[in-house]
Amino acid sequence: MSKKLKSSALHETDGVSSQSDITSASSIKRIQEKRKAKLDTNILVTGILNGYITALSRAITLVESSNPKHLQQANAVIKLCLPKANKSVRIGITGVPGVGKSTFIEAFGLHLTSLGKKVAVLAVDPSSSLSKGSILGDKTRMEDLVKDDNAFIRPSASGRSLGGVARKTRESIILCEAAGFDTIVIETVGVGQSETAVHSMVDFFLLLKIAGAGDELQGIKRGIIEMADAIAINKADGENLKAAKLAKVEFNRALHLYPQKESEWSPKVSLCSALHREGIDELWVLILEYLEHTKANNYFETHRTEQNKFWLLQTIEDRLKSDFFNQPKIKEALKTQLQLIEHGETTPFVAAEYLLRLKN
Ligand SMILES: Nc1nc2c(ncn2[C@@H]2O[C@H](COP(=O)(O)OP(=O)(O)OP(=O)(O)O)[C@@H](O)[C@H]2O)c(=O)[nH]1
Ligand SMILES: [Mg+2]
Repeated sequence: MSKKLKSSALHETDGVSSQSDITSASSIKRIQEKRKAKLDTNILVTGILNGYITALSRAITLVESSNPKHLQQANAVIKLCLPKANKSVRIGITGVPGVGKSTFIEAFGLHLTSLGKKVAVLAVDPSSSLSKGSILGDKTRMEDLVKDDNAFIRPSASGRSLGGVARKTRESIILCEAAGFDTIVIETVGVGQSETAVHSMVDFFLLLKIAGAGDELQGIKRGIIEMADAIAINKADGENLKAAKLAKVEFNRALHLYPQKESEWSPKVSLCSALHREGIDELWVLILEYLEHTKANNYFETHRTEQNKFWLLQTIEDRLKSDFFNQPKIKEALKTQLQLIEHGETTPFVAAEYLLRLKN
């Protein structure tokens, strides 16, 4: 019982609190909490819609939280922000470590803000969150962009599963768009499956490469080239320029061997020097051409709709999975079944069947 109630003139007995006291005290608390959450949600949404970075950051933190209470509020915020989102261009950027992604994003971002755009930079990098790695964490290569009032840079969400990290980034995109950011840049390292996840949340996918290293050396899989709407050969400066020009010819030739894209856009190869901030404006012009092309043939809209369908299914899949694996009895039973498999005492299929039957 609260101090206030005890000292109240209405308070009659000093004995054990009556049931109704407890009920009313706890229900008051519940109502207060609900009101507070609602208030917070409204304040947050208003803040986001007015472009306040602190509100945006807080909302993204909510989205990234694994606390179910936060999840609920995050969903409410996103729902309110959704109608205000969408009027943006979403650009994915991938490339192996060291290719110059950070340097490029700084140059690209500054070019866009100089054109009056508002740029948000997000990242998808589940591996770095495990090793506390550095994707977008080191803002040193984006020193100027960090200081730019029209830019917002947010490191990758942490999380073990790519699906989880990708979902959080996707929701963060909506929040950034609601906050008035019209260009969203999403960075990922071209290893693992993260580039596929990023490809499924952007309008335009840019692959950064450098000349003079074979595909094996650059760790680039054929699939990434297939996803690219443009390949920018970075570090096309100094002694590297000649090799970069040659690489451009080679990539152009190679791209002809790929089947036509659904967007009916032929991927382009360009040269740039992120360090010297050269070739950046040409690349932006290329992106504008792409947008014009895909808006004219309606691919832009249908592609976003397809992405939304994909994310609906993906979200259900992720939720079902985590709901299953997070059940304490499943955790226990899974341990036992894994041991049985280790000792050759069951088969994977029998064990799976058993565990699936155990679920609530
Ligand atoms: N000569 C030259 N060097 C560049 C260029 N762009 C980046 N670099 C250099 O390449 C190195 C790696 O650049 P980053 O921008 O950190 O590369 P990254 O792809 O972000 O690397 P990770 O964050 O490790 O994945 C740095 O030393 C940059 O200065 C360029 O256009 N020309
Ligand atoms: Mg980097």
